[in-house]
Amino acid sequence: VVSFEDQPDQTKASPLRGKNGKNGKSVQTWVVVEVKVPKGSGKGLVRNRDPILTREEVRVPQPVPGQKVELHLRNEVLKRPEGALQLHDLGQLPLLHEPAVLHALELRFRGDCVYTLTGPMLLAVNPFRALPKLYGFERLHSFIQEGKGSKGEEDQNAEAEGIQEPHIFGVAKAAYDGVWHRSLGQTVLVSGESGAGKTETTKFVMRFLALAGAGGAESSMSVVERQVLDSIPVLEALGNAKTLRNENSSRFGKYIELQFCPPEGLAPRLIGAHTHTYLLEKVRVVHQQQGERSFHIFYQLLAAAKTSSNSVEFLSSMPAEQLAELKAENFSYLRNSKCFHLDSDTTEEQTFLETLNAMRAFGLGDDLSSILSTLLAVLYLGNLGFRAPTGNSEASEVESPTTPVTPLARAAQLLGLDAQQLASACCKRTMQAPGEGVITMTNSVEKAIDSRDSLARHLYDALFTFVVSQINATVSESGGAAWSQTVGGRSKLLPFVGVLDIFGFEFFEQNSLEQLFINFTNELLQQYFNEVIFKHEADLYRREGISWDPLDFPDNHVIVDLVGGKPGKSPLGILPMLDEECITTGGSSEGWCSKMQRTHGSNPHFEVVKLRQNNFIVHHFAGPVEYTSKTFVEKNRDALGADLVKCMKSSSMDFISKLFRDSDRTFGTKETVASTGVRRTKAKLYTVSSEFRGQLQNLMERIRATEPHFVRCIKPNQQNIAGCFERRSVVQQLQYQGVLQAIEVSRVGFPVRLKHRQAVKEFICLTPDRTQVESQAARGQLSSAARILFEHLSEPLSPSPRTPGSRTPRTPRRSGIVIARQTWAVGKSLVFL
Ligand code: AOV
Ligand code: MG
Repeated sequence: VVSFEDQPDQTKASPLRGKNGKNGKSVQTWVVVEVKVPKGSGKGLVRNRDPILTREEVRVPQPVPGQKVELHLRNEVLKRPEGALQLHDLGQLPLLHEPAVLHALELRFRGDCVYTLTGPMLLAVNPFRALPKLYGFERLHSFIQEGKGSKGEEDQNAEAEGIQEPHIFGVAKAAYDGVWHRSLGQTVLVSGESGAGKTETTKFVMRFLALAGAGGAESSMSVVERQVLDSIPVLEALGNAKTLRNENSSRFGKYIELQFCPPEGLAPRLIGAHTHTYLLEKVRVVHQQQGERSFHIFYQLLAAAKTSSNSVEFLSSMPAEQLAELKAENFSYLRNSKCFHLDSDTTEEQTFLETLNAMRAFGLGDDLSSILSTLLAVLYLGNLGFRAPTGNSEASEVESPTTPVTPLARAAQLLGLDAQQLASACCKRTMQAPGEGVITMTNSVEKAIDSRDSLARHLYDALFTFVVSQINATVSESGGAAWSQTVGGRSKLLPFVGVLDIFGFEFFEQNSLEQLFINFTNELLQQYFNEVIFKHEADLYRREGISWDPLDFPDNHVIVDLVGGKPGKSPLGILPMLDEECITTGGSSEGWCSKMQRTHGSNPHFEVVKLRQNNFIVHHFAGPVEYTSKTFVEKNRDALGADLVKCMKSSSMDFISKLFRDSDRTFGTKETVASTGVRRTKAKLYTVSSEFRGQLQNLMERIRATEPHFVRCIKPNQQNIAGCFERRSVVQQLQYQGVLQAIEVSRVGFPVRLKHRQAVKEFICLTPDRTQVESQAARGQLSSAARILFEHLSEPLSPSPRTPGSRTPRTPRRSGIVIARQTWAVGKSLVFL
């Protein structure tokens, strides 16, 4: 039984506490309940009407009879689904709060309105089914044409009101216009959890930008515009894989910069692109979880090898005996996860042929055989077995052949190496001992396996880097793109549109260095996001002359400093301390963890885990994450033995030796540090963390030099199915994507915003003198119409005891909206207080 003041029999939302399946922590969620009120009693029954909760009821308690449930959902607009479908910007909710946001998103999702704006951010809920009308030519074209030829205030207001529904093409168009009309660099920042639709969103943006200059017609696309789109399948073949959460999961982050010809002519055309990639998950080459796969390209290549009439020269020239070995089941790197197949409409062989064609277009035709040979070599390396020679458990040797040709011989041949040399590079290591010259040591079986896996990982990573750099070279060269211009003796970056598709905040049962990198990236992006929202609000209030308290705004710089440290300031951050540990003789993950606990123990965002000595918790903006420090030092060093590097450099295949010659920074520097016995030559030290932080710094600098467009992708359910909206999971994503914080930012200020046109329409019924307002409105002078209207309205309203502060709505001239602290229902209209 609940007490409430509203009408009976209406859909309400109520907060209930439920167990979150992901991290076992309790999270608040909102459920739809039905309120039944016996006539005249003034009290009612809350009945759970939620179809999803009937499945999850075990974990979410029903409201206890007698419990008082607070009913927050006063938003008239959400009482009927049609209302929500018209609600393009959550900022238009007369009352902005969490359940209202959630409910609105769900109603819109069910009506196939997957895009919703909230202030400067676009929310995109993954529909998990094709919506051809939403992305077809007509739609794309309508956005390309949008805004052409309109100049007056009326038009601008109409535009600002969003005649078009929120759409990812709208975001792409805004970025395109930014480059065109203002010559300002733009970045579309896409984030979200795995499977939320980031990569698909990125592709829509790129498609729009490649087609915008061509008037939307694919047939009119230039070579470069086509190439930019063709780079997508190549990157996906090499960098994407099937995971438990997404059949086509990107296992690397990317920032693609698209450059347009200087905006002098009519519509700017795409003339070049540059893709920056981050943190390829190369460990996937040697190990995958059960039910997951390695990178797509391996399975594609093996699928193509199965067909007898082979159009791939590399395969058709291969001896039949070797061709017969090419089955995924035969390779231990692919076999162990017991997952080979992909749910896809196209066959892997078909995709492979398309990938190869795209590679040829990027000038990789001559290297194709070498690339495929390297891929197969990686697989054969995985089949390399080691055993200890009799009586010496500290040494290792390659196991004797079990097939006519050993994996060692196959790998060596594919890599252009001498088999004995390859075996020795895995089983032995040479070291420069101070004062003693070069000494050779044996590797135990375990160490030899580590060396083998390390070689496989580095080979694949180097191959990926090579392909990306080749794509970059081709796509910027063929378009003649110039990335900077010298102005007044200084080099200036030309405006481009950057599209960032990067891993969202992650937390698993066990979290390691990769998660810390990912979550640190998200902290930095969140910090930037806060700054932008903050600035956006601050600008608005400044224009209105409204005072506000900046302290109310969320700020995560303390966490950023905790993880990344502040240059030149102590204490060192978590990652710089890890680097220190990596160059310390005898440095270990345990040592690092205990030093960190001593240094940061008192930081409110850092927590020592009492029962698990080697674990620590970082309280990220999105929530606490417990990290297991065990492998951090080793992963951060990411060493490939000097002997293996030397061996690879000696390959008779130019392609292979070049892969390693060009990668000195990755493979060589640290070895030099170790082998010369010189420690703490900081300038030269390579660690994964130092490289990644350098990349991040560069990324943030580039992004900060542009105008941002935020897109938050939301995964409506964890089963990747259409038509299912799980509120608990969605509310959690809204939380850790900072959507709710952004809404909080608006709420601490003035959460009620109406467009002039809308305000005039809504409130004209209240003015004692309509004619003046109407005549202004008829002339398209909506801002002065609104001002006159509110001058009429501000006096007669009686003050509300609940809303201290300004009661007069503000009518800014430029922003075209009215903002206020509260709205109040008077008859059918809303009044600002
Ligand atoms: P992600 O990039 O966010 O995950 P994807 O973009 O790969 O996620 O999307 C996952 C799947 O959702 C796609 O393969 C599509 O089947 C579907 N999907 C996404 N967006 C749409 C859309 N707008 N319309 C229809 N289907 C869609 V990860 O890369 O795993 O973090 O690492
Ligand atoms: Mg992706």
